[in-house]
Amino acid sequence: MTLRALIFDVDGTLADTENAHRAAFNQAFAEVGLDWQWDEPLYERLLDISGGKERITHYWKQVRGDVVDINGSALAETVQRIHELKTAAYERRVQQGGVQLRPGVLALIEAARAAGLRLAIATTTSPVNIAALLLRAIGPDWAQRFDVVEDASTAPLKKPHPQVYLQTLARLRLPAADCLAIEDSFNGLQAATRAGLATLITPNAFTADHDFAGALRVLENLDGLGIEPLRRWHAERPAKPAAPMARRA
Ligand code: XBP
Ligand code: MG
Repeated sequence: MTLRALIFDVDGTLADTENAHRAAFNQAFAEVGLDWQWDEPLYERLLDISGGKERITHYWKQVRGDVVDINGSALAETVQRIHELKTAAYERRVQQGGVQLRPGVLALIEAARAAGLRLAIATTTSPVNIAALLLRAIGPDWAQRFDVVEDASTAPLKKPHPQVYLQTLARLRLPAADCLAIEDSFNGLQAATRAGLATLITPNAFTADHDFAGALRVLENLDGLGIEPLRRWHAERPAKPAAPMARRA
């Protein structure tokens, strides 16, 4: 079992994007005339729901059950509209420099390519968001760095469901044993582990208290991380990654 590919999550892993997402959600709520405002403590809890449309729907149904429809439009139609406005607002924020890659991410991507590893992205975010982030961070040829990109548009079942990772592995035509996943959250660890992947975790402010039992390693960030330690950790990992424990701490 040789390490042949790295599979990156996006939000919280490639970049600390979630406060920009949170601001974009709040902007979209205002644009449709809703008094909904997601502060950081609330958003941290809402991040347990992967997927922007699923998160809005959860909030509407679970937390604001008093709101039966908005401007006469049905729930799904309104959620779609809000999410379109949110995605446009997020894209503008990223284009204006509101989000940078986390330490060590770009260097690891380049080192992995130079070492002949294949790279993939497995995320529950929307493709527009990936393109906005990586166009600014890497340039117009960003997509050439990645053999496979699976996202909300190709994998509708969101993390912790393993679908996005299973589809990534199938398109890479590699067994999970020859790959490593890099994630930031409990849901991401669950999804990758259920797909059979050993997973490196780099937490962020929103996920610092999550339960990462079953992770291959938990690192503060990827700064200074070369391919050799990854190869070593990959070689040392248990035959089958332990299933993660119960929910976040
Ligand atoms: C994180 C998510 C996404 C983002 C918001 O994705 O769950 O929903 O929070 O983006 P990942 P969208 O960590 O898997 O990259 O509004 O486009 O869903
Ligand atoms: Mg993430």
